[in-house]
Amino acid sequence: MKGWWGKILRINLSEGRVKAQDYPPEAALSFIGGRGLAAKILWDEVKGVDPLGPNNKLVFACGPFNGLPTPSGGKMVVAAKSPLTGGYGDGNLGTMASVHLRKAGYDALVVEGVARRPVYIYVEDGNVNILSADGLWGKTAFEAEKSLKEVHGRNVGVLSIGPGGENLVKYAVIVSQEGRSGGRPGIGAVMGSKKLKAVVIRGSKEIPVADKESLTRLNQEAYNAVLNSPSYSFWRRQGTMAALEWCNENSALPVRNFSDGVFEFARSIDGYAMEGMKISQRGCPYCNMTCGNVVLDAEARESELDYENVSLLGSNLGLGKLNEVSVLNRLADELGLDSISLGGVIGFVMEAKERGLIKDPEAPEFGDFKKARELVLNIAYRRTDLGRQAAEGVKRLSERVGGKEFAMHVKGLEVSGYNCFAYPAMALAYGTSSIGAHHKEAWVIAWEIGTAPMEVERRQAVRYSVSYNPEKAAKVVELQRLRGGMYEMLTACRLPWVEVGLSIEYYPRLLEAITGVKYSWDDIYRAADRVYALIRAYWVREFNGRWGREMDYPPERWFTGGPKSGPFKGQHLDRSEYDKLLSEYYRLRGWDERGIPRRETLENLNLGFVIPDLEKYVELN
Ligand code: PTT
Ligand code: SF4
Repeated sequence: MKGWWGKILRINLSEGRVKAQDYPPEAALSFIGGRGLAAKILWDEVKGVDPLGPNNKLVFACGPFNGLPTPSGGKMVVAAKSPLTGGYGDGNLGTMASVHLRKAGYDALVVEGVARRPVYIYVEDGNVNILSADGLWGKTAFEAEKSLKEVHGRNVGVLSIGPGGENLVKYAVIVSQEGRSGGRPGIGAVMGSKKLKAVVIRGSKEIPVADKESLTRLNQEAYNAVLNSPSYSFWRRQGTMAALEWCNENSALPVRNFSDGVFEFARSIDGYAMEGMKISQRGCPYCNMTCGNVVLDAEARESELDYENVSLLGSNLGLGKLNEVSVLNRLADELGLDSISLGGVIGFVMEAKERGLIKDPEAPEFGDFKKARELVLNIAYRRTDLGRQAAEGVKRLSERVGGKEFAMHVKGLEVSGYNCFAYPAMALAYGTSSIGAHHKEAWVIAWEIGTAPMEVERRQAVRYSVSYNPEKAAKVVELQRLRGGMYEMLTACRLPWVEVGLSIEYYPRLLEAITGVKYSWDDIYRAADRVYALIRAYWVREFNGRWGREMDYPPERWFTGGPKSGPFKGQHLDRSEYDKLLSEYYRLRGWDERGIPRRETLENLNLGFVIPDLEKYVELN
């Protein structure tokens, strides 16, 4: 095979066993890589286990784009059964570890078992060592990476966890390069449960490519197209931070635990405010449109800002000073906590305090930076009663203290930065995302509104009005196929296409140059549909068949009340109209009215192998 190594590195920490395993070419062809490969491994090998127990597996999965100079192709999928949701969990981060894993000769690394004492893994091409992490345990993710680079040199890729992962915070992430971070549904906690502090990889092999000349030419063309895009210079100025002003204009900003969509201090935390504080720019490997905007925070430390982080840790907490928001953001990275879930949890605590459901004097009120900062530390170290409860996530916290009607999550994963009182398509995207309420699979809100953050001059002109046109369901499926499917399987950053308009046609052409396999758009969509159906089957199985369409509902808050201000004041989603959209979504996917893939759909997607297992839990239609 060209483009794929066809090899998975397996490391069992309980037994100290290391094995390089071949996987069949059909798996590479059908699942391509990244999320596809991870979902297949979890379906086959991780069944009915405790997510924080020794039988969960931690998967680091690359795709054919990784390790090669492809447009923004320095990404990697990290996946496991999620301790936050109990279902399939993954995330995607930009890291040199992706480049080095592939150059070491592997498409994926699977970590099994639990070490007796804290360890880290060092992979150097074919050599693998499991080494003591005694001196690293307890350090922040940044400190750990720095120490490991002092030992192994700078030419390595490092993935590490902070105290959040060590202390099994249910939304702990894996961190790399002081500002790349992934695995929202607690993949960092799975790493912590294995007593694995870090993975360090150095690879030096040449990845076999089908047509090197075409790859070089296409890559050069794509890089140039990015540089010549009319949106390029504004993107480089603001990156994802441009979304803050745009969301505020459209009443889609999460404000005070999503109770409002417009923030009175938006100007002081938006992309322009960030530009005034910016000191440098960082990014992922092989990217020529780097978007990691670094500022100095209120404690004179560097903090890399993104829209999601600033909206959830800023407006959602009623905090209007960007240098203070930047402190919370930097702490999330150092401690290895997902910034979105962290902001969701603290926002919930603030509202619960306002409503008298939480009386703990330690609990912050909206706008209280000092107490919010303290709570972040208490969560990461699980050191007070409130800290311990908040470390469990919004769903469990609301089940304990009350307030389910304002608990902002889907399937247990906290909602990211789009407030959907007026946006049924985006609500559907959250409802049906394969990991819970994350926007990464169908950021359909830009299409729904009719403008995007990068289109500064068009933004004011478009007037959006709420509708439930069935084409919204079709658009969600289309975007999921591309964003949650193709990009996650390749794996590559989708932002060149989304933000600066790189033609999507480059991707199948690059894939063919790398692998020699010609994927038509139909083939890519089929592979994406296969992965979605497999992930859905995984959820149904792990929930022992206790599954119904209510699992695909957005938070209750969006069906009642409405934002307190802005153009959509008082408006909210209509439950029966949402239900119709959901049915249309299921119809397009070939899933039944419970949201379970039909037998025929599974067979058509060559997923017949899941049927016998699934039938132990549910009757298939
Ligand atoms: C992603 C999610 C996002 S999505 C953001 S900001 W975004 C938050 N970033 C966090 C962070 O930072 N630190 C932290 N402690 N927690 C964080 N939680 C949140 O995690 C990220 C970029 C961004 S910035 C986005 S949109 C795109 N996401 C991609 C994706 O999902 N797939 C893909 N093929 N390409 C993507 N490109 C963009 O990557 P999760 P990163 Mg992230 C610091 O991980 O779990 O997928 O959640 O990976 O390397 O930091 O790049 O406005
Ligand atoms: Fe990373 Fe941003 Fe480049 Fe995407 S655009 S690869 S997130 S630096």
